[in-house]
Amino acid sequence: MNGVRGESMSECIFCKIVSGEIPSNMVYEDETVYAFYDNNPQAPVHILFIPKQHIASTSEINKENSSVVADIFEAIAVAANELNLDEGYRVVSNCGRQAQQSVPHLHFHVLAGRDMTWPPG
Ligand code: DGP
Repeated sequence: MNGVRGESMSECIFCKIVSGEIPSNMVYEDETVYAFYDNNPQAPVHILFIPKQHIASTSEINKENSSVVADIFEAIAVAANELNLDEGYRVVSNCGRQAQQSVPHLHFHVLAGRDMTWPPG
């Protein structure tokens, strides 16, 4: 199966992070979800939560694969409690070119540790 921009799963950098081929700073892992620190942090805490299964973006969520989205949000709650993100955090998923999605493997940014502004740019 190909992701957006014709990228195959074997070339996907987040699939390579899940497999360990590309090293990452792990925050959370279970059967279906992997989370690690973003290498270009936009806040004092910036974590990416991804499905281990390759899904290109929110546009590819469907009846067959959507349970992993619930798994991811349960994982976010667990990690936020463990990391004491008591002041709050923001969850963002960029989908497609205009939203500036740069990695075509579904991911949810969790940003925390500073005051946020709204609307986002
Ligand atoms: P987005 O622009 O929404 O597709 O976010 C992709 C994020 O992925 C971006 O904030 C930087 C991060 N990222 C890209 N490559 C790597 C990597 O190899 N390691 C880590 N830790 N983060 C990465």
